[in-house]
Amino acid sequence: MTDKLSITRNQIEAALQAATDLPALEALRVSLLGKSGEITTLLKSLGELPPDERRQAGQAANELRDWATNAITSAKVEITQSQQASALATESIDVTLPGHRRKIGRLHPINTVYAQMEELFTSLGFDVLEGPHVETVYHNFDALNSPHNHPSRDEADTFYFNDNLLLRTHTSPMQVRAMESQKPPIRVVVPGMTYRRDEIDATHTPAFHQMEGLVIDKGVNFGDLKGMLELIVRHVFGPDSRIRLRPSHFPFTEPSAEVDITCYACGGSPTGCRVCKSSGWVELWGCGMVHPNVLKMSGIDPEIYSGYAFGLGVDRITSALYGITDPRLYFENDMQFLGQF
Ligand code: 2NM
Repeated sequence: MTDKLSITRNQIEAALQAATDLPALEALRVSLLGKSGEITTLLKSLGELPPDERRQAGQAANELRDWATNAITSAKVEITQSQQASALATESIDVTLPGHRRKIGRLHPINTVYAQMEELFTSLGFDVLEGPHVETVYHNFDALNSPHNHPSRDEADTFYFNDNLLLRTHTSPMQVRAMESQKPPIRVVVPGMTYRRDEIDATHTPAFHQMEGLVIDKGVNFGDLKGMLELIVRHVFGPDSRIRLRPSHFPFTEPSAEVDITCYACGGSPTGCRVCKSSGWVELWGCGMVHPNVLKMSGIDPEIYSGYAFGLGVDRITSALYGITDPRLYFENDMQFLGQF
């Protein structure tokens, strides 16, 4: 038995010399120490020896196993280290070569404008609320005092899922939800995508971006609304821009007005330009004092509270700021277009 062991040890030393790479060493380990490896088999066969031989042979066999295990492990470490050393000596990296520039994204211009406006509104104490894009007919129309015969309710103008659900045509329904769930004072803006069944052309897209604002408190009046609009315009278009209010009509506000700004192309010069059709003014938004019926339906007493609301078309504002002439570009995800901003 002792003879057999010493022979095996010599064999292992020879095999270790011959194994010059990691796969060969691993093969050697399996052939010796694997499930049916030589040493494993030897250890299993110890039980067959007479008891007086078993102790000595067992000790020798265990020593052989430990020695072989260590020898193979250190041979592996040695090979790995010498491979790394030779790689370091022969391979090199030219750190002066230009790298591969990763293409990183950037904010869509619409989102840049949203962020700019949200910064202003949050600094004024407004909450920014987002609502569901699929709305109930009640929140989108009825609660906003929009009569059953109003053209915006027509199936031809609006995306309905069924009699009760539709893609929101404005973000006002979320303001209704704010009035239903909050006690005045309320100051919220609701940014988001809104939908109308429009054919796509140079001035229409069936999805567009809105930012609606709502302020409700005791004693809120039209002068507060006008002051707020002037603040927004100066924040977005610069300190020299002015606004002009023209009487208008919306079902959910009374009185209502359209908001024009001094033309961003010619600065409102007396002769005007093509963008403002020589008037010096560009039409941008709608606004008004929230209709008492709207307040009442959402549980706010119009005898105690009043409020104003406004709706801004973010696509138009973005076009005005960046000189973008076709709103279809906002939806095409063309990197050449988006990469410019
Ligand atoms: C506009 C114009 C005028 C508006 C009204 C409301 C609410 F919920 F208070 F009734 N939200 N937004 C509103 C008013 C929107 O967009 C052109």
